[in-house]
Amino acid sequence: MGLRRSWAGFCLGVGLVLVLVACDVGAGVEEPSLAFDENGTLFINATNRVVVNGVDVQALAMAFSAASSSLDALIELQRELNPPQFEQHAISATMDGSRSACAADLDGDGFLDVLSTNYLQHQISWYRNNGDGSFSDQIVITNTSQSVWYATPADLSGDGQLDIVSVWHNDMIAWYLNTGNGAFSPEPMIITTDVKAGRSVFATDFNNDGYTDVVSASMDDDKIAWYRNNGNSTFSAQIIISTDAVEALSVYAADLNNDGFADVLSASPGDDKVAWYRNNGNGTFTNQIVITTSADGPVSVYAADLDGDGHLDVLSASYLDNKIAWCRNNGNGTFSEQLVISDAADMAYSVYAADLDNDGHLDVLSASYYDDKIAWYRNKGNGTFSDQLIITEAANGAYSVFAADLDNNGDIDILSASYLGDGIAWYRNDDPVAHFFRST
Ligand SMILES: *[C@@H]1O[C@H](CO)[C@@H](O)[C@H](O)[C@H]1NC(C)=O
Ligand SMILES: *[C@@H]1O[C@H](CO)[C@@H](O)[C@H](O)[C@H]1NC(C)=O
Ligand SMILES: *[C@@H]1O[C@H](CO)[C@@H](O)[C@H](O)[C@H]1NC(C)=O
Ligand SMILES: *[C@@H]1O[C@H](CO)[C@@H](O)[C@H](O)[C@H]1NC(C)=O
Ligand SMILES: *[C@@H]1O[C@H](CO)[C@@H](O)[C@H](O)[C@H]1NC(C)=O
Ligand SMILES: *[C@@H]1O[C@H](CO)[C@@H](O)[C@H](O)[C@H]1NC(C)=O
Ligand SMILES: *[C@@H]1O[C@H](CO)[C@@H](O)[C@H](O)[C@H]1NC(C)=O
Ligand SMILES: [Ca+2]
Ligand SMILES: [Ca+2]
Repeated sequence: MGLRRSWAGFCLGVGLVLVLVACDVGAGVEEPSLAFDENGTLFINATNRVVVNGVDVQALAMAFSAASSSLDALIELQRELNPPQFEQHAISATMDGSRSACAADLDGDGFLDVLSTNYLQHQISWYRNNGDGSFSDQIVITNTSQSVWYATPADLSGDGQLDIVSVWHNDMIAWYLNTGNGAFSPEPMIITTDVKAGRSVFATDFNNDGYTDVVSASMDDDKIAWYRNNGNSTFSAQIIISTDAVEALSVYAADLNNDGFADVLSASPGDDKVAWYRNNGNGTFTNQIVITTSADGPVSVYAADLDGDGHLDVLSASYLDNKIAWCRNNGNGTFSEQLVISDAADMAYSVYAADLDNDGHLDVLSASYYDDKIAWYRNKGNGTFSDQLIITEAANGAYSVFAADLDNNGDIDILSASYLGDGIAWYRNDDPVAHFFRST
C-alpha cells in the first residue's frame, strides 16, 4: 500500500521535473531526459553535467574510478617489490632417489597429505599432514619389485577415497586401493603391462561416465594410451591414442577446447614435441596435433589458463634448453608459437602453475635438476611474467614441483622432490601483501 502511494507521488514529481527541464534546454544541446522503470529506478540522461544538490555526479564517479585504479596499481607495485617469501621445511630429508611428490587428502581428514615415489628405494610412500603443515614420518605404502617413476592420487574405485595410480620403470601401470583412513591394499592391481618403459600417468574421466580413467606415456614404444574404467574396479585393455610421441615422457589431460571432454597432452623429448590429442567425445581421440617443436627436450607438460581468457594454455619444461615456456590457447583449437618464460632452469624437469601471490593470476613454477632449483615466475596478469624468482637452490637434484595449501592458512605452498639426497621438502608461503589485504 505504502509503495503504491509513493509510486503515484513519484510519477507526479517526475512529470513536473520533465517540464522544468524541457523549458531550460538551449539550442544545439540534446534534450536531457528523466525516466523511471516499473521498480522506481530513476534514469537521468544528459549530454552535459548532472548536478545533484550541487555535486557533479559524473566527476565524482570518475574520481572514484581513478582512485580505485591507482589502488590497483599500488597493490601491483607492492606485489612486485614485495613478493611472497618461502621458507623451506624438510618432510623427509635423508633419502636418495625421490622422484615425485604431490599433495592430496589421502586419509579424508581435510588436510592435504603428501604422496611420493622413491626410485632408488622402490617405494611409494605418504606423509600424513598433522593439520598445521607438520607431517608424520614416512609411511610406506608398498615396496615395489621395480623402480617407480611416478604415482598420482585418483579415486578409481568410485568410493570417494583417493586411490593411487603408479607407473613402474619397465612395463607396468598399477593401482592401489584406499581401504579407508589412508590404509592401502598392499598388492598392486595391474592396469596394463603393455607399455615399454612407462614414464607418466594421469587420471581423469575421459568418457564422462563418472568413472576415473587412466592415460599413460611410455618411452620405449613412443606411446600415449588410455585405459577405460569399467566401473567395477577393472579397466579395459590398452587403447592406443598415438605412437607418434618419440620417447614420450610426460602426459597430462585437460579440456583444451571447452567441449566438456578432457583432451590429452604429451611431451616427448625424442622428437621435441609438445602435442595434444582432441577427445572426440565417443571414446576416440584425434591423431596427434603438434603444438610446438621449439622446446629442446620437453619432459614435463601442464595446462593452465595463464592469461585469464577462459582457455587453458599449455606449459612445458625442456631439459636441453633449460626452458620454461608456454603456448597461448587461441580459443579456436590452435595455439600461439612458444612464449619463453625463462631459460634459466638448468636441466628443467618439472613445471606447474598456481596463484602464489593471491592476485587471481596463475603463476608458474619450475624444478631444475642441475642447479638444484625450485623457482617461480610471477604472472603480471597480462600473460607476461617476472624474471625467475628463486625459492631454493638447495633441492639437490630437483625433479618435481607441486603447489597446494599445505598448512591450511589460505595461501599456496610449494612441494618438491629431489633425487640426490634432499628428499621431499615443502616451502611455507608467507605473503605479506595477501595477509595485509585479508586482515583489513
Ligand atoms: C524489477 O524488479 C524485479 C524484481 O526484483 C525484477 O525481476 C525486474 O527485472 C526488475 N525490472 C527491471 C526493468 O529492472
Ligand atoms: C538514455 O541513454 C541510454 C544510453 O544511451 C539509452 O539507451 C536510453 O534509451 C536513454 N533513455 C532516454 C529516456 O532517453
Ligand atoms: C618395506 O621395506 C622396509 C625395509 O625393507 C620394511 O621395513 C617395511 O616394512 C616394508 N613395508 C611394506 C609396506 O612392505
Ligand atoms: C567388470 O565390468 C566389465 C565390463 O562391463 C566386465 O566385462 C567384467 O566381467 C566385470 N568384472 C567384474 C569382476 O565384475
Ligand atoms: C567418433 O567421432 C569421430 C569424430 O566425430 C568420428 O570420426 C568417428 O567415426 C567416431 N567413432 C566412433 C567409434 O563412433
Ligand atoms: C585462430 O585464432 C588465431 C588468433 O586469433 C588466428 O590467428 C587464427 O587465424 C585462427 N585460426 C583459425 C583456424 O580460426
Ligand atoms: C604487462 O604488465 C607489465 C606490468 O604492469 C607491464 O610492464 C608490461 O608492459 C605489460 N605488457 C603488456 C604486453 O601489456
Ligand atoms: Ca570414465
Ligand atoms: Ca575437449
